[in-house]
Amino acid sequence: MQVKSSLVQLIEAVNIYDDSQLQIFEAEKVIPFAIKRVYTISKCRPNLARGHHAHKVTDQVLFCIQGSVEMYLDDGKLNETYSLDDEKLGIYLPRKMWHEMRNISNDAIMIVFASQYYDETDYIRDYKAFKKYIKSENKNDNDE
Ligand code: T46
Repeated sequence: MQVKSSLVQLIEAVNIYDDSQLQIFEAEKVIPFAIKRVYTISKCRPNLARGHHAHKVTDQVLFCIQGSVEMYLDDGKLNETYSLDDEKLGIYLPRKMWHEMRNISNDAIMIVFASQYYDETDYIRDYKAFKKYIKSENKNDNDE
């Protein structure tokens, strides 16, 4: 992992430049977990925002390999926005982190590496429910 601020953790892919650009994402090396699922998001309509959820147990890393996207992160206490516009840098989306993708450029292509298979019950899509979940998780941690 490369840059770390309070919430934003950036991960740098391995890049090889010859007559082209080769980007390499190795599980448990560049991507800090075993990858179970890879998906892409592209051809986004203008003025679209996506995300608006957190995961209970899924960790993810999102690269914007073309164009740009503004990533909004919220851990229930702090929030931070980071503009992802360098294809070499991915943003770590750990479990229990509310995230939104805003100001997605028309040409944006995102590739996401996930630690778990798709499971809708892993999503918290309501912000109030997310806050409640984080509160109860913190309480459980303190009680242990
Ligand atoms: C995330 C951000 C970064 C599936 O059936 N399988 C899948 O693997 C995925 C990713 C989605 N879906 C279905 C679930 C919904 O019916 O595709 C539909 C759209 O998914 P969603 O509204 O969650 O899409 P985004 O762009 O808001 O969020 C996606 C990921 O779902 C999410 O895990 O963290 O990208």
